[in-house]
Amino acid sequence: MAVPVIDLSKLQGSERAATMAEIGSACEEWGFFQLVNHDIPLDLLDRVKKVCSECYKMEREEGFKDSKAVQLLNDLIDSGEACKTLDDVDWEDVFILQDDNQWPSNPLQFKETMKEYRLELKKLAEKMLNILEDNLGLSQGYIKQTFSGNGSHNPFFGTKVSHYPPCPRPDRVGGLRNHTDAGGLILLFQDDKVGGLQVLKNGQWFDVQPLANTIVINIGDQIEVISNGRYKSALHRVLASANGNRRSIASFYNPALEAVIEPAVMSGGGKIEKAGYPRFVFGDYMEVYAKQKFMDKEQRFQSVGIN
Ligand SMILES: O=C(O)CCC(=O)C(=O)O
Ligand SMILES: [Fe+2]
Repeated sequence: MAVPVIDLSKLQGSERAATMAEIGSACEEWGFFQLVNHDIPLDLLDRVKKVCSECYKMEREEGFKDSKAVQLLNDLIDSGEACKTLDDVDWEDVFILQDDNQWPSNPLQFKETMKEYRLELKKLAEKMLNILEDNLGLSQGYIKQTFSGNGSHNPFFGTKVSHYPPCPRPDRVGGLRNHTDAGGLILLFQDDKVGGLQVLKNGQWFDVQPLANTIVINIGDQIEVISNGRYKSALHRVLASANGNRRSIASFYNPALEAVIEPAVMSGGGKIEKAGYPRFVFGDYMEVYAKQKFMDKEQRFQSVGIN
């Protein structure tokens, strides 16, 4: 068993229905799938890899040596405690891009390349959301409309550029602790050589295998709520590794902070039999998430209800 790999080009043509069904079951059974033939130009993906790696080398690598993760791991090794592990820090370097952030100045092509990439990924996110809506029996555009607070705001679209530098003791610290993602839909362009991303399914961890030029899609907590639990945001984590500097670029299509999120009434379904989730303002959820990202999502849902 492996995380499903779906050929998006098959949506055009005779295999459309089968491909829609594959996406539907991937959302229901895994909360994760990989996309090939997604129409993002391969030369753009190559340029993205290049500028992100160069940016890390030029602007961030040096700083990572002074990071909290490095200090805590050194302290742990120095303490001589044989079996202790670090469970409150991640072996990860991160920065976030939005429409209006301050851009890294190196390399020169970083800004234009990542702007172009973000435009393409946002289009892909909206296309995937339309597919999810179709499968869920929601009207086209329902999720974007909900995420934009019924048109008064813009959905939030962020891009997180991460590196997981080689770690001298991957037995003592992880790359990124177990969590589900807070937002809507996540589109991840992961390293094609250095692995480490794993997803939990039925109590077992599965590798999200590195495959060149694929985009990994996963369901966030808000789609779980809107689908009333039919699609689940899956727990995932990144293992640290002794060799290689893993690069990953995750783009998040999320609600605006003002948007109200609640289980949707599916077409044909009439009234929801029993809503398994509360109704809440997304910004309130994010406040809880900031403190409880690495804890059970059920607790987060319980603390935010406005009903
Ligand atoms: O780096 C990865 O592959 C996954 C990152 C992730 O799960 C996250 O940023 O939420
Ligand atoms: Fe995540």
